[in-house]
Amino acid sequence: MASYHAASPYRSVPAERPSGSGVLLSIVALFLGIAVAILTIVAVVLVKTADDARDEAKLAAGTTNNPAHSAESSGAVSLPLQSFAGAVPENAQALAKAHSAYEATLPPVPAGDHVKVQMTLKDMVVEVAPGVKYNTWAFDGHGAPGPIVHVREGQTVEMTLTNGGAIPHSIDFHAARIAPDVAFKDVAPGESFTFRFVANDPGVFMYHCGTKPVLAHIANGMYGAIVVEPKAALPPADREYVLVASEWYLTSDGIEEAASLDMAKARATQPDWTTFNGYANQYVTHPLTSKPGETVRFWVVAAGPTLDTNFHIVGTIFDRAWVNGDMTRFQSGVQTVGVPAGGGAVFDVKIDEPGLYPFVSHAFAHVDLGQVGLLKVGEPKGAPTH
Ligand SMILES: [Cu+2]
Repeated sequence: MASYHAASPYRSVPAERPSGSGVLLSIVALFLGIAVAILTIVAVVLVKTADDARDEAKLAAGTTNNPAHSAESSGAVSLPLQSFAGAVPENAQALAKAHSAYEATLPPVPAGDHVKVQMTLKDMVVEVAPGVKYNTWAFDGHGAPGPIVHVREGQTVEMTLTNGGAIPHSIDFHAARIAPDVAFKDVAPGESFTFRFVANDPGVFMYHCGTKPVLAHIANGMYGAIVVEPKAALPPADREYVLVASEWYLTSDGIEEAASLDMAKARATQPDWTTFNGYANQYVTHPLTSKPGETVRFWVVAAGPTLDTNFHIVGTIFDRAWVNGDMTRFQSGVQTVGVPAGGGAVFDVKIDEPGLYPFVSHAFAHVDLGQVGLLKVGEPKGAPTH
């Protein structure tokens, strides 16, 4: 029969009387223990300091308005990034009403063979949504987009860019066939530069600052549209509107203080707002208008910097869509047309029935972030559906 010794895990060891060498060993062990404890504390402090430094670097990458700085720490950004999507002050509705919407109506073509375009770049704070302030680099002091340029095929465009900002900028016209290293060169602060091109290709084109990093310059609002009217007249339109789609990447909600560009979010394509003509939902509050039976033409550019826009008008179908801005042919009866970042397209709709017809990017995340407006046909009674 086997017997078991009941062994307690907490069994106490009988006390031993220490000998002389035992005392010495105990003292050495005590000092070793203290040394290990001190080293451990030092190590913990060092790791904490390194972590803090890394956090600061991330913060700097996120909040700096200096793209060169944030570019240095490009590898140090971890996802997810903080979103300020939809963050507006309580009085947003009143602010949206008070906001004066970007004039989307296509201006007339200037007379003559030679069209002078003058833009003075300015660093300025604009609103990109109700009560949401942002530090832009703005073409011609209008905020984003820059002014609509409208010329006729064959006219010479003489572009003068004056740099009233703090860093070099440039202007790149997609409508031009010209050596970019000459015409689209950087213009130093305080200086002006003029170049000319003949607008031989009809369509709607993007223009933008092409100074490096281009992502930062476009994201900060340096873009706009140039419409080159074809020589051979298009089918008549009763009203013509220009829409420039773009997105914004914010370092803060921009409510107390103006936000700046978050390069990490721009690289990750995580926008806080997406807009038509630079301000979220502005044509929901201030609809574009037409009368029943009129043909309305939309000249649409997707400025990005990165996102396309999937142009669609709820409640109708495009009668004509000059896809990708190819003015030599149009498609009929199409519902949604992708306009790529850096591209353009032209759309005709004839709507007979009075109502509120939302125009959207049918990538609905972007409707949620503000890329939606209304075409008010006649004097409708209802409320918008989208
Ligand atoms: Cu620029």
